[in-house]
Amino acid sequence: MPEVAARAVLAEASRVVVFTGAGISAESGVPTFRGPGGLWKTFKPEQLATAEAFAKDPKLVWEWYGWRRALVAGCEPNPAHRALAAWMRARQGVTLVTQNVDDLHERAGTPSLIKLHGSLSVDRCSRCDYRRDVPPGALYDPPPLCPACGAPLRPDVVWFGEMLPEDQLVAAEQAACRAEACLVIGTSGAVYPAAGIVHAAREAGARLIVVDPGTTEYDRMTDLKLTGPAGELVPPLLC
Ligand code: BJW
Ligand code: ZN
Repeated sequence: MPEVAARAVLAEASRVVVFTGAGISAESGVPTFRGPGGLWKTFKPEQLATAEAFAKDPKLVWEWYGWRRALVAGCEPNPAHRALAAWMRARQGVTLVTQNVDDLHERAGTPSLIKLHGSLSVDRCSRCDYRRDVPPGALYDPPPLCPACGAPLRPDVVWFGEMLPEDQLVAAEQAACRAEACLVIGTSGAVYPAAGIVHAAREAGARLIVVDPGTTEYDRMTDLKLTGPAGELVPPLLC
């Protein structure tokens, strides 16, 4: 029974790194990126998730992000987000690293979180350091400008070809290198450098547990694969 073995690995490890992707939010109603029903089936990443796309057509990019912000605002954390948050509050030594730009880990009460790909609910200037939380009900037509310097504001997310926030990436790598167990939930493991966190943990000797209903880039190096939805499989693992 991989569930029983995985529960024991997680209970016995004094340092655990948890790495989450879009799949953990799927049961909350947030679409994943790849696979059937994924965002990239309908929308082309290069037309929406690059700085070049934004420079070429900011209105189109803002429409897409406006739609996604509204969608996430109407979603709630699911049992997987909530179980992780409760587990972290109840024990020491867990570092949660997410690639997700939704705020469902935060809304579930997660005590600390490393966010590698930014946040849907923050705007930032495309030129200076200005940042702000998205004003409630904001509808960006025409695209908003920076109150500090007048350049276009953009979502504070990491697009293809952009660097990840250095402090977040370093903190994630340090946790991975010290981990005795690595729990991966709902990510294809296809996007780097984020996906490399799991490889770093594995190379440092961590036992690897993957929870995912589909195939992932980690399947061949996994110690324990739990095949199924996070909302069902994660809560009984964390007790
Ligand atoms: C469930 C479930 C349920 C379903 N329960 N599970 C070739 C090789 C290697 C790298 C590259 C390359 N060519 C280009 C690159 C670099 C590129 C990259 O990795 N590309 C690959 C796609 C090939 N990376 C970058 O560009 C990064 N930056 C960079 O490299 O900078 C270098 C640089 C150097 C010097 C100067 C400047 C730069 C940046 C990557 C940014 C990624 N951004 C996105 C969009 C964020 C904003 C937004 O959301 O709009 O981040 S892309 C998208 O993918 C998003 C995600 O965080 C990320 C990962 O996706 P995730 O979470 O894994 O989702 P899916 O859909 O792939 O998987 C979902 C999983 O859930 C599946 O397995 C399902 O089965 C499962 N699931 N239901 C549990 N109920
Ligand atoms: Zn500015």
